[in-house]
Amino acid sequence: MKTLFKNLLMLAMIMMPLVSSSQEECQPINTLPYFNDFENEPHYSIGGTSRYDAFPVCWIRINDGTSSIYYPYISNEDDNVINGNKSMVFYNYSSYALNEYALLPPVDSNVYNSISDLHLSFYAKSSRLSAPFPMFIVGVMEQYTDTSSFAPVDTVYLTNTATLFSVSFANYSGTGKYIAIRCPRVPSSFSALLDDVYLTDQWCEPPANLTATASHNELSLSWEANGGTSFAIVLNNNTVAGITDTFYTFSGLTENTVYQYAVAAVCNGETSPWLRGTIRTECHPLAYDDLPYTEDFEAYSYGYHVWDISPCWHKGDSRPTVNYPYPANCVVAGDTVGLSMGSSNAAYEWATLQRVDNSLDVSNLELDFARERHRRERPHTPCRPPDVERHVTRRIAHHIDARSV
Ligand SMILES: [Ca+2]
Repeated sequence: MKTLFKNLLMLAMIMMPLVSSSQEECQPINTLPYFNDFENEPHYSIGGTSRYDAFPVCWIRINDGTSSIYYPYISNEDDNVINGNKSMVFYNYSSYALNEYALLPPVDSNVYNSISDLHLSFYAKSSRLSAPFPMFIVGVMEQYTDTSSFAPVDTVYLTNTATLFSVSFANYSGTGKYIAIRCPRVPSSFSALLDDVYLTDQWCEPPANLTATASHNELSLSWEANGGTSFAIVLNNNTVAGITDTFYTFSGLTENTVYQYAVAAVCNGETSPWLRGTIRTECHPLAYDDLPYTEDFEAYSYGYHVWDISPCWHKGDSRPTVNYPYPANCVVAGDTVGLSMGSSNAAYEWATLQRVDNSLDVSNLELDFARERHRRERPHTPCRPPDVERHVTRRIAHHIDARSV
């Protein structure tokens, strides 16, 4: 009998989707707006929280697979994060679940009687660069233990760019209280990321077509109102509210620095979801006092297809899928890192130096650099790959400076 019971239990586990929840500690959603950016939820860590336990404590996970049933989970790994330090990651592979679900806490029917009055927004992106793109099917479930009660409301298709999506439940006429995000398997492996989940009954459209441009000390933002009557902006931790224009410029910024910005609309006293982005300020243009300017690449990490040198420089390659030039660990002129370029397969490669200020006449400048050629017949060279020619830019000097390489 024990064996029969065990077999029946196993059969029941296979037949029923695996449900994970900690509902006894949780209240239903009884105050809107509801927001979860997952920053305060347990995340997976090696030797710490398991993937299975890395899940919002008041949400419900449903995974109908029989292996890797810990998807989706909360991750803080760089490739799995959209905003902040944590996001929810769905992942699928041919033998994994047919469907992975993340259910919000149930909406309190005593406070919000009709789901059809609500609006959900979230950020999402996929790891895939080409079709088939994964999708999130947003719907409502009557029973969190029964996936056949899932009623789809809208489908959003993910791309490799983090995008703010919104879903209206206006066409939902059922009685379910569990808002669910379902991620079905597609014919190729993928990860799908979810962040900044926002549920409201007072929807305000976010601004549209947000653009950001940065000089070395200014950031200019512009957007379309999209129904908003005023706007709020966050730059890192500084908030500016009550903006009635559809543009704003921050000045006095630090050059060559990554800034995080966000813009939200305000309509009838309600704030929209935040449109978020990051941008790096440029380097200041080289002026007379910056000369002589030297770049020996010694401060940067090296490696094939790595471009971790100063962002004041830019580069290009005639081959769209190849990423030359790159910093290589070659000894030239007594140091250890140089810029490797000159693959025989490329029609051209280029590297541009930090921009020169308009106050300088470029025809008065002189560019010096040390260069050394490494070829295949010199296998002892530490350069990678060994058959590339390498040039090292050593010094740019104003014409009054002596050549000194
Ligand atoms: Ca987050």
